Amino acid sequence: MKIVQVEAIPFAIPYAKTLKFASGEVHTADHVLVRVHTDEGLTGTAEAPPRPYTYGETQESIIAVIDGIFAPQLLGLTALEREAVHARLERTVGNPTAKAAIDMALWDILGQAAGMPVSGLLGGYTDRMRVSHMVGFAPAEEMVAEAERIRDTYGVTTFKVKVGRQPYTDDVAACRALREALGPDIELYIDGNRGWTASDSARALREMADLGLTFAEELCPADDVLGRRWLVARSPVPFIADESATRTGEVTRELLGGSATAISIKTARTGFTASQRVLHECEGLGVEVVMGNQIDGQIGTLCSVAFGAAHRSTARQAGELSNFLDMSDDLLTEPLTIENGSLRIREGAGLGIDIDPDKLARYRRDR
Ligand code: MUC
Ligand code: MG
Repeated sequence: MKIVQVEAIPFAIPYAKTLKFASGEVHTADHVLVRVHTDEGLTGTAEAPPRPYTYGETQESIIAVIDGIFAPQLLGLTALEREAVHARLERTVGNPTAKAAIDMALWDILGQAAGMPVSGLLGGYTDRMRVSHMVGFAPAEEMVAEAERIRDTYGVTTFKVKVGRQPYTDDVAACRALREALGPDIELYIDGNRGWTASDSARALREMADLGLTFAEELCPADDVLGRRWLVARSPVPFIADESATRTGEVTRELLGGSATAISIKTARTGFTASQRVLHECEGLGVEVVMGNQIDGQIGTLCSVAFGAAHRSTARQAGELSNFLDMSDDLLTEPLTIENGSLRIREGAGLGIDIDPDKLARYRRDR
């Protein structure tokens, strides 16, 4: 199972509907398809989504770091030597989605070699996850119409509402409109992507106290250290660290420093190996986790659900697995389907990522 080639292929698929949030917006899925090939002819596949407003990576930087640094470091190692692979990747700081895609492609190879699904190798807790849909910025009535469409079409009953706009009262009004339209049984939580100050956040939480929110995520920046601790100490619901807790050391710092009381796990940035480390750390500390969305395409979503369904603590809460629905197309031969509010893992060997060659030819940007 020697690694003989690591490919980084840029592709671009337009979004049918732009996703807007406090730190940025996404019009095109300009991701990187990562393929790791072995001497036995196995190919592991994953995707890296550039999120410059979150990690500083771009499509070009992901390709440059994989082609220029990671691929030469990994050639000759085997897919079973994941610790050695990570030791080499960690010589370069940052670049989380590039590293995560390589890690997940290696797990895909292991699953294929063993003839077993990766989700089973990771933990095999269940075969599906309930889906949480992320509702981006729009006028309140459009946000309500989107949530109703997703509920009625796919049976989704959990929504993460993007907040962090100015004035904060616009977001409070949108959350209130969602609760009134969707009724008391729908689960709602909010994500500010650092858009508010601690004082805006506190006022917003107070004004939404009757809306039955489940969580609040990154309402103000973790770098506003004392303001954020002050806010988290007063938050009526668990406060999720997402972009402020992207690896185990940051998770420790945010939790022990009182800047968060729950953690978002994103396979797009911690792959499977480091996501398990974060998960086990959270379990050990008694902290809730949510499977987050890196605005993943179908490949990334398949990775998220493989991990989320594999573990009891991640399967407990609905996972953010539906934003690929906003894309105009994708690369999988067999598209993902959300039914009765749930997404199932693929049962075959590995991750079950089968790329349609015609679609890849249409959307790749390097030829
Ligand atoms: C999220 O949970 O924040 C938006 C920016 C990013 O890095 O991820 C998305 C969703
Ligand atoms: Mg977030």
